[in-house]
Amino acid sequence: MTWRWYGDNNDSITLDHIRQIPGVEGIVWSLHDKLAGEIWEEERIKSEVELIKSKGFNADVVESVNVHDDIKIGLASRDHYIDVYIDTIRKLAKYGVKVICYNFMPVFDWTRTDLYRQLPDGSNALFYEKDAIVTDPKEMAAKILKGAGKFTMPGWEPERMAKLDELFDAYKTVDDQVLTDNLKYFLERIIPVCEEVDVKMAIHPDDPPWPIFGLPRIIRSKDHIVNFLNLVDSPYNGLTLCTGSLGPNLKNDLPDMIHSFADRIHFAHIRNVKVYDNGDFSEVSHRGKDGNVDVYEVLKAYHQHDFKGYIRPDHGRHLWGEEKECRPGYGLYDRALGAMYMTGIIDSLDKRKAEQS
Ligand code: CS2
Ligand code: MN
Repeated sequence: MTWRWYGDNNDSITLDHIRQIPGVEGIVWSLHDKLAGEIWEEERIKSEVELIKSKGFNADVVESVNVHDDIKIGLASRDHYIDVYIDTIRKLAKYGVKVICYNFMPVFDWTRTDLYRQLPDGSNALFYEKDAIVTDPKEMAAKILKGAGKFTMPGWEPERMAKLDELFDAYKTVDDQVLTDNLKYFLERIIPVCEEVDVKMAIHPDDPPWPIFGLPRIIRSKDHIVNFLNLVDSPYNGLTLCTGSLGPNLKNDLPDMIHSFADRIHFAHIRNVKVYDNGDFSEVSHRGKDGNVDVYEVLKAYHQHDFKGYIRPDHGRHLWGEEKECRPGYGLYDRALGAMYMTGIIDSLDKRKAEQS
């Protein structure tokens, strides 16, 4: 079990808090001030890893090393940015990193229409309302940045959002096929390095799992994932299976995906969503019964495959007033409840297995 942490002075939660959550062994980290394409200095990596380890955690997983848009668009400058990416992979390997999570979504990372939608129990959570997806991405970006307040949000960097017109222009000729070709080009260069230094790449699916603002989205269903894994057929070319990103499309059979791709999943994100009849969805507690993701079945599927990868509670609700202090989706309380709920299920599965053998 791991926990995503945004770093000293950049998170409302401290490593000392996290240590008190039963079962959490690793910190999922990143250099969050780095824009895609920037060099990661070895000194910074070293001190972050040392800090995390000094509190008794492993620092095996980085989420994310973001991919520069020029790579996704396929511009001539991509080779430079791929060289920088490779340099980061090599440096991370030197400090023991085992898994790198990244995504290949054009322009934006995850998209929601409301960062603090009030739920019936008085808590609040990230919400996606189909009809509230404004057609103007700039309006969307302004809304997200306003909601995030003092916190930076990966994928919504103000520097990039300031250039949205240019970015959208550059993506005009990029359809699903071109984006897929550009992903293959990227993978063909980085995966041999990953094999050499033993770092597994784990792509994060698109969130939500359908196209928005006319931009292509290529990691959002079982077929897409099959296609992706075949682009470079190596165990180092793997997945972050995020139940909350794939879950809003009820056709995505999550346990089936786990059975099908078990040996290529290196990182499991567990998040629950409640999908409404009109297609809107809300993020909810990790408890299976609260939403459409059957978290018990998901964990059972991993358990059946004797999953050895990393797992973390993904987005939680904001509880007990913490939304005033925390990054959207990344408060302390609900993720801690989620981690504990999952640990409970995993412990039961372990016990049952031991009793049966
Ligand atoms: C994460 C993603 O917060 C989240 O929903 O699961 O933002 C994830 O970190 C990125 O897409 C991976 O690059
Ligand atoms: Mn996720």
